[in-house]
Amino acid sequence: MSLGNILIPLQKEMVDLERVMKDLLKSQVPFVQSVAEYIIDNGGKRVRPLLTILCARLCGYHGEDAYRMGSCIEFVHTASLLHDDVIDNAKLRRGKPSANAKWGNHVSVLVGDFFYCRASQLLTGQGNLHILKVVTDAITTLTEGEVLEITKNMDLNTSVEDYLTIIKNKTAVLFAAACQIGGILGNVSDDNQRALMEYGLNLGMAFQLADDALDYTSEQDVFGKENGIDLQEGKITLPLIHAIQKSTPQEIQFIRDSLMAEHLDRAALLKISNIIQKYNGFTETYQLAENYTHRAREAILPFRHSLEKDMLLHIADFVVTRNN
Ligand code: GRG
Repeated sequence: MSLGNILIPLQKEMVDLERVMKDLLKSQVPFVQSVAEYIIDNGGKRVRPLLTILCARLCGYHGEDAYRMGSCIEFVHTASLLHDDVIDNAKLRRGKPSANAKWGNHVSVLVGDFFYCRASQLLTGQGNLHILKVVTDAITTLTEGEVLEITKNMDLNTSVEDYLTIIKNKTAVLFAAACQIGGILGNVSDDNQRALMEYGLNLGMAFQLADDALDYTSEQDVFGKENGIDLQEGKITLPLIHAIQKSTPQEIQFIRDSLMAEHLDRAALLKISNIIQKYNGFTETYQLAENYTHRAREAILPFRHSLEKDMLLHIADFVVTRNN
């Protein structure tokens, strides 16, 4: 099922979320506001804020703060994308020119800071110290994950364990926070908060694993960025790690030379994709993603049946079947 189909019962909430975010991006400096709106209006699946809203409702909370805290998480995510696109010198984001490509690195970093500051204002305005702690802990981990990833750049000895730590830090922990704060808003027990956190963490792992497979296999028009970007940026992700573990010395040499090359041409990318395919790198990546999805689903089984629970279970399936 597509995310759009899963979220049909949540159409009104999605419109409300867009309205709340737009409102929160008002700035006294018109240029800041127009850059921020360019980024937000360019789409994005809004998976993280929707998780906050769904988890809050699962826990009986239907108030406005679910939208504000969901927006806070989406703003942290957007800040990290803006900074990441500068670090990676990315040209495209969500199928459109990235902010750094359009306005340069200074604007991209500073508008990223603006998103981050708005997120902080939302947290202090909300006033719940527990939510503040969950989100700021997640941002710290996210930043550490990004730095850890840089230290492993181009390292063909990157282990599966290293890789899993990186994706947990840079992606899964923010998913976990998005879900847990829904539980905090609903005032549920520590056990139930932990269950939501587990759901988000495992979902985030599956999400990033699928992302790393899609980086090689997706259609650019659908995924919103070019194929093989991870390899071009020297990122050693799980499909490649699996292939490296089984490759011949000649194949490893080819992968190493391609990583060192100033420009990765289409033929080299295709050859590396074929090597990954030959050693089941994509299949194994998806199998691991399915394992995490299974754990995510298990984590929320104790919650009573509801529309929100069904949607969360469907989202767990979506993250591994998605093509964007
Ligand atoms: C300033 C808060 C802050 C952090 C700085 C740069 C950095 C530290 C972290 C970057 C971490 C990063 C880019 C992780 C990738 C996460 C990821 C899977 C992004 C794609 O998410 P989607 O598919 O994107 O949900 P859309 O476009 O749908 O929103």
